[in-house]
Amino acid sequence: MADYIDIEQAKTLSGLRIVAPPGRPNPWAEGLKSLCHIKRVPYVLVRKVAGHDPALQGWTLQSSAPVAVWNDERPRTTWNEQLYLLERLVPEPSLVPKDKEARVLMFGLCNELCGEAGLGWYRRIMIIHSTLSDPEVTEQGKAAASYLGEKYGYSPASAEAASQRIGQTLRMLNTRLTAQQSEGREYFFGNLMSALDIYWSTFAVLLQPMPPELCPMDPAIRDSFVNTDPIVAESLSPELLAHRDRIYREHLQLPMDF
Ligand SMILES: N[C@@H](CCC(=O)N[C@@H](CS)C(=O)NCC(=O)O)C(=O)O
Repeated sequence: MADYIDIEQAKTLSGLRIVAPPGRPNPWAEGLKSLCHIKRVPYVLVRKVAGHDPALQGWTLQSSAPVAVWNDERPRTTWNEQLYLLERLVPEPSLVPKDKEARVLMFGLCNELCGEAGLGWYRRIMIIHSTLSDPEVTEQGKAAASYLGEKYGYSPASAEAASQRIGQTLRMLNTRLTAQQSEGREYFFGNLMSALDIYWSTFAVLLQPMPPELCPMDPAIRDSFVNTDPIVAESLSPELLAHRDRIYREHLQLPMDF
């Protein structure tokens, strides 16, 4: 497992500190760490304790992870602020398209993955729903799912809507990717990698994690992440998964370390 320091120690340091949950591939945190990897920005990992974390709340005025804290600047708690921070610290290679139409589309698609009511959000609702409906899940497992459900908009109605919404996002990504590939381009936006290639690659763990030797996660968490929903499965194309595999193989850190 990667090395983590605690929040009290992190507060005494400068440079980049990333708060993340140890031992599990949080797709937002893996995305942020991947931005740093590509831009070669060093950082220290800071432990977020499971469930409500009063120390994180005290430091950053919220308690979700990941958080990026650069020197004494305000904590960056959302994926787009984190991307802009990394772009500012190391402008090249830029992970944001220069062309304005491409840029608008890239941020829109990233938001469909990482934002509120995006793929990560709805996939979490599906996982919470399966956990709460499973009679074999322990009380501890149910308590953890209820905590996340209250915090992130779970209701049986939202669980009902989730698979259609995720399917729609996957189809948009697939249409974009395959159109680029049919014109001989390698990435979602031409021949240069963008933040969308990275976030797609890290969010795909919520549907089909890479094998244990590349993504060494707890087997119970792995089981809960593997998609079994037919509507989602129909839209999760081999091209999208192959793209994830290639981005990890050629650009990101393997085996993953969290
Ligand atoms: N604020 C992030 C989203 C991060 C997020 O949803 N983190 C969740 C992942 S499950 C988390 O840390 N949950 C644990 C908790 O709230 O205790 C963003 O907008 O980029």
